[in-house]
Amino acid sequence: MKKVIKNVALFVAACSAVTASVAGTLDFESAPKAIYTELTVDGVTFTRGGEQFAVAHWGADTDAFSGNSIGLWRPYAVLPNAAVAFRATLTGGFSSFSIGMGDTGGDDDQGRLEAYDALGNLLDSDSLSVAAGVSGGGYLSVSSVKPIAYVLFYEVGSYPGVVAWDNVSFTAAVPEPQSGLLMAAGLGTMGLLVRRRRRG
Ligand SMILES: [Ca+2]
Ligand SMILES: [Ca+2]
Repeated sequence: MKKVIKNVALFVAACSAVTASVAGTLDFESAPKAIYTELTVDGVTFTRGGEQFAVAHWGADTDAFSGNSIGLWRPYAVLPNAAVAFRATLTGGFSSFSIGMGDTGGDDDQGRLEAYDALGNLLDSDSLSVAAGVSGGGYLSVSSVKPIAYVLFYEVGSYPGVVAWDNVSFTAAVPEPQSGLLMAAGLGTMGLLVRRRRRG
């Protein structure tokens, strides 16, 4: 029976290892304030089709953004080509992705978040409107049972792209084949040991 307990313990430990890194949050506080064309924070890579974006502290801390955040907007300048969306990717894909969007309140903000599979099919989307004069913003979220290969997010208000993006929460796509095989192997081992014990 000790052997069965040991195998159950190993099985539980293995399952924990699979699920341990599934969820994450990031807030860009570890990213130096600078201009980027690619930035990886806590395993999530942000790009904008080769166009530039900034990590900055835009100056107003709200629940949707605080401290460092990413955006096209930086004091006294707007980086070009606002129509080019941000793209976020994670090795193995996401099963959900949420991001805060807002600004300090000068204009209206129209945010959009879209989730795509590896073939470019739209899996889920979310929109957020923030009225002019509102300091702050809110959150956009997408999720899918199919792995999300990448998400796109962008803003098309009166001053396109002039928002801060921050406070990302995500869950990684569950590696179905591996976890399924692991569970089958674990249950198989348990079954075999129980049968052997019954025979003996
Ligand atoms: Ca932040
Ligand atoms: Ca704005």
